[in-house]
Amino acid sequence: MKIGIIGLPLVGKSTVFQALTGSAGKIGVALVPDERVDKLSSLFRPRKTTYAQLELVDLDPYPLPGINGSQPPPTPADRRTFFERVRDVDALIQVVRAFRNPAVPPPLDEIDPARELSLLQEEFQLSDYQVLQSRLERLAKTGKPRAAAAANPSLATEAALLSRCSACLEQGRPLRTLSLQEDEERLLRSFDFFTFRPVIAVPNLDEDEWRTGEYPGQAELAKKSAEYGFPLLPIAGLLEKEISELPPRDRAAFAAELGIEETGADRLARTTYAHLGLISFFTVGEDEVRAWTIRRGTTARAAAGKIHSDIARGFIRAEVIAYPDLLAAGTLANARSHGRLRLEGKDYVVQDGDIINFRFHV
Ligand SMILES: Nc1nc2c(ncn2[C@@H]2O[C@H](COP(=O)(O)OP(=O)(O)OP(=O)(O)O)[C@@H](O)[C@H]2O)c(=O)[nH]1
Ligand SMILES: [Mg+2]
Repeated sequence: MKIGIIGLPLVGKSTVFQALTGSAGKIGVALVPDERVDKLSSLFRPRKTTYAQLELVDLDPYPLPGINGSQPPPTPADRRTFFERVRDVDALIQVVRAFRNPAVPPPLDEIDPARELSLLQEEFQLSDYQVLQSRLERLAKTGKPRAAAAANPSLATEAALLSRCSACLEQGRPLRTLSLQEDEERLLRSFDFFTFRPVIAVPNLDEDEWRTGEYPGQAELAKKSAEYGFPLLPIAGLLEKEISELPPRDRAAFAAELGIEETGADRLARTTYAHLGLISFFTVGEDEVRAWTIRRGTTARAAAGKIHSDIARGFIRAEVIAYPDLLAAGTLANARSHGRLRLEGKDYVVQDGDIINFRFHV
């Protein structure tokens, strides 16, 4: 799962990135905390324990024309580059400015997180709208439906869906807010629309705002995010970045003092899992206990492909046990002798917390 951090210039994207990943580069990870992994690790005592991770990318700012008159207006190439980078990620975090800091002018003339959010989202909507219109025109002319690998709809199905999409965007709503049948969803996925990507809105707060829980433009931002269907995840970017730079043993006490009960990274993991419909399955053994992220509804063979394409290709069976069953049995051997280990085929839908051993031939 690759998540891009976007936003207008100087809203604190890199600060939030560093707070979430603890690293200062452009690419990093946020671990997904999971006490089941801790428990499995104490059960199997493996050489290595690996939590699931979200990959984060700090993308360049959206090239807004002449910020505060200090920057040259963006060229079409700047804008193209920005859009191409966004295409490369599965989901987005949009950071919006809420912190007050006279030394750093806000990207718009005042602190207005809701307007920042819609400014960028409207760009995505416009781009999707143009793709839709040209597709609808071609459809009307040639009468050929889209024959994408995973989606082979009838002409009427596609035209009807695209018209619904069109109406959705005309109302200023992202395509993700449409409620779709499974086949419709597959078809829309094949277009790779911007507004079909999940977005988490992150107002970047200063220390006082974090303490009081209040910041300028808060009500408008809540309204706008709800309209778009984006969860809202306020983060005290600079504070959390500073905490991440402390020696590990000092972090918890310092965070508690500032009223940060759960780190931004942990809250991000929870929000991302819930909003994107993600679950974890586990592989266990003496070598490694490891958590893997999949979308809810993923089949056993596709889950095997997360580990290695060879395992998916040579898939024979999955040996599966639910997490509570393994805990109750105490050991895999015990679970096996009590018949709690199931043999599942390639189409089995993996459940959250399944512990899986894939059998495959190479
Ligand atoms: N007071 C305060 N200052 C912040 C906060 N977050 C960021 N800043 C400051 O704002 C400035 C810009 O922060 P960056 O994280 O570099 O912002 P950015 O969005 O990555 O900037 P660009 O990549 O240049 O668009 C820096 O001087 C930060 O120290 C915050 O939460 N509180
Ligand atoms: Mg930056």
